[in-house]
Amino acid sequence: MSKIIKVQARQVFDSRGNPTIEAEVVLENNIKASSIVPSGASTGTFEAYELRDNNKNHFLGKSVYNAVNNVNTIISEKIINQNPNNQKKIDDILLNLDGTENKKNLGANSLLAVSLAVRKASIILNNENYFDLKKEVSLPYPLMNIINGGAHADNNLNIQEFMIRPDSAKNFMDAIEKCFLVIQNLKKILKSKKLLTNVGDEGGFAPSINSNEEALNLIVDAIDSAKLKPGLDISICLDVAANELVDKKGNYAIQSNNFEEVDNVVKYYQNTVSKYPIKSIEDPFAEDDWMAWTKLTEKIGKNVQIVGDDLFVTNEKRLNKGIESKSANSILIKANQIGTLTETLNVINLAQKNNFTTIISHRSGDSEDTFIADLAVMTNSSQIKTGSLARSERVAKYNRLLKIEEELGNKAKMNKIL
Ligand code: 2PG
Ligand code: MG
Repeated sequence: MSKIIKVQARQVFDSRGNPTIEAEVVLENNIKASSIVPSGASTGTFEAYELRDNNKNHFLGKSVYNAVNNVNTIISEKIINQNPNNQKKIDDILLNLDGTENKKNLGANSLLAVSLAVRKASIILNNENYFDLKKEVSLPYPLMNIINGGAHADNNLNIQEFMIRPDSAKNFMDAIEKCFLVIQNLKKILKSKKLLTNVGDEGGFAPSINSNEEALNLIVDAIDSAKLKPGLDISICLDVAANELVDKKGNYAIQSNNFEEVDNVVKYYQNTVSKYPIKSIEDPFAEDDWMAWTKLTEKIGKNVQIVGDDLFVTNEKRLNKGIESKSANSILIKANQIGTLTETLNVINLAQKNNFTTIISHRSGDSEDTFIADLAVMTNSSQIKTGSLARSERVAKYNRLLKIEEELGNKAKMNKIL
């Protein structure tokens, strides 16, 4: 064992150019590891607290000097001299230091930066991988963002993310190739229609189109043009991010800008999944509309993955409620929604025990840190959602998975999907 001798944080910048925190952990034998925390745009109310300075004199209030300071003083004092192999103890120290349920005191961003940096240092120290190379190891299917709307783009699309999933992929390189073909064909189609091919925050195209159906038709055309079969080779996955589309009365503006009652929205989803090869819908309703979720899951949950992101916020209590009320059958995992690695792993465990699929996810403001690729493999998660095959902070995660596939050789196989 080589104990932790230094914990140092600094302010760095995410893919939107916003300040975020990086923590670096140094061990006695001079092993160093660091972690950069990502940041969302469409954040759920129940997410753990992201500490920003709110001082208008610095980076329009977005600087994270207080979070950095928390790591360099209060946190580092208690983490120095600890064993980096004892993740649970490290995370308990972090949680006790903060002392609040939503990490409001020290900020989930300061806690997570340290939690993950410690894990990485321990991996290097023990010269191990995040997964057991003696067993068969599964790689996740990518949910690749292909058209951006909502809070992630400046167009008039209500649904935030249109993604593709290469269901017939034989291995991860094949998965990437299938997505590549669809993306390149979509680019050609957009150009031929004189639509813009510039990309949104997660690397998907952000053309000026107005309706969900227009986006879905474009994607189906692109799959056809790539000579792949919609629904067999490639299925479509949506993140509606419905928190952004609900009014005070609990009505939703999903199919158009008119707000409609839950029952009509359920019918709209039923109708849309019967017309298009849609196999997964994330956040179809708002974060506290449990009844609406249960209705939809009852109607289409047998064949369609219903994914809770803002609903569950990687939180065990909320997931338990969702399991009891049968509100979904899948959970999106974002470590910065909860604040420590141990809590994240506990949620994944609980989900998988209850036959929920787990999808490891990036944030719309992300970085060169590729930890989520390893997290997906180490937790045997069936899917990873980390943007398009564009923008290096997104592609870096795919490249990391390709490297893992190469390292694993014939021990690698693709995971199972619904
Ligand atoms: C989401 C995420 C990632 P954000 O809603 O699933 O795509 O977006 O990070 O903005 O919350
Ligand atoms: Mg989401």
